[in-house]
Amino acid sequence: MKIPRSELAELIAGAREGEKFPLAKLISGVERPDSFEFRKNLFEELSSSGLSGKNSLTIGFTGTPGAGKSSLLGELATQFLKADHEETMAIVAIDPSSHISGGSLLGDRTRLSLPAREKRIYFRSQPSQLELGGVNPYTYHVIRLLRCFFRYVFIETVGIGQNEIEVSKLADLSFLVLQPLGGDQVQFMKSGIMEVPDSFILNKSDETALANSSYHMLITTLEFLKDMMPGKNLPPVFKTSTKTKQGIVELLDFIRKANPAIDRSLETQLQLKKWIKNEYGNFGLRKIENLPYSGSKDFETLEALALQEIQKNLSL
Ligand SMILES: Nc1nc2c(ncn2[C@@H]2O[C@H](COP(=O)(O)OP(=O)(O)OP(=O)(O)O)[C@@H](O)[C@H]2O)c(=O)[nH]1
Ligand SMILES: [Mg+2]
Repeated sequence: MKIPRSELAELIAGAREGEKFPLAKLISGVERPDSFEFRKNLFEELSSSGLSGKNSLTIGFTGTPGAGKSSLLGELATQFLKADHEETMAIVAIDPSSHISGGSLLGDRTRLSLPAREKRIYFRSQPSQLELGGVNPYTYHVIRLLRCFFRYVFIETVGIGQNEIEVSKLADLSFLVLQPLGGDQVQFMKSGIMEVPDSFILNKSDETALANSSYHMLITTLEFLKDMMPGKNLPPVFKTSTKTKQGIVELLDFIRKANPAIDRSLETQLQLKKWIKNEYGNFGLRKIENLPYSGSKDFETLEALALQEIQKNLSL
């Protein structure tokens, strides 16, 4: 997609004002498979407008289907708007690909309804393309773009296993959302997932008896894991209910006060390697081992260098 620099600057200015259409247009641009030129110009333009996304926090919400991730994000958004501040948030919901329509399922299922004219919140859904490991390959670029405009970027993904690991790579802070019983804890422990999230949310706490027994089971499991990993603290566990609103304010406070160490250059490297591996396999990975990763190079600079290396070897 070729967009003149002046038009790009105009779209950025619009998105910066909180307008949804210019932002959606920019997102569509980075979601395309052949987006290199577009991204290169876009991120150059963003950075020369002083928009680096450096101060934006990315928060992952993952968990089993139906645990209440969307409802929770809806409540957080509502609470976020009530609070008296000028901060902004974006929510990206990554849906399981619909094998029936090929499109996103979220429209039918989400309980998230936001005021349409509200400029402080932006909502976007993306089909996940499960065969590629849960997170759509363009998700990274979309997140990177949203960080330039929003203080908080939330990512919702569904499923257990690989998905969570992929999301936690993009998130500065990750939550695993569980619902009472259902054998979740045992399943999660089996898949090694307990090591991934920074924090847990036990939602549907209005189902009091079940929630209490699940809560204790979760704490016991976490204490057991902690004993196996000396030096690790017990992660926070939030009990929430989107029905009674229990724990929502506390959860939002926790997120707003969180101050995790953010290393975007490591993320850039990881994402580049992941993409090269998808495209060129281990051959590609070997060729880019010695790229000049140090320093804060942007993704497109490294991407161009990586392609050069690979092309050099392919044309021999
Ligand atoms: N009792 C109770 N039900 C809840 C709560 N939160 C969500 N639900 C219900 O749980 C169901 C699933 O909620 P969603 O928010 O769509 O869950 P989700 O995790 O986003 O679901 P997927 O995106 O399909 O994986 C809905 O019927 C909600 O009304 C809660 O706190 N208590
Ligand atoms: Mg959902």
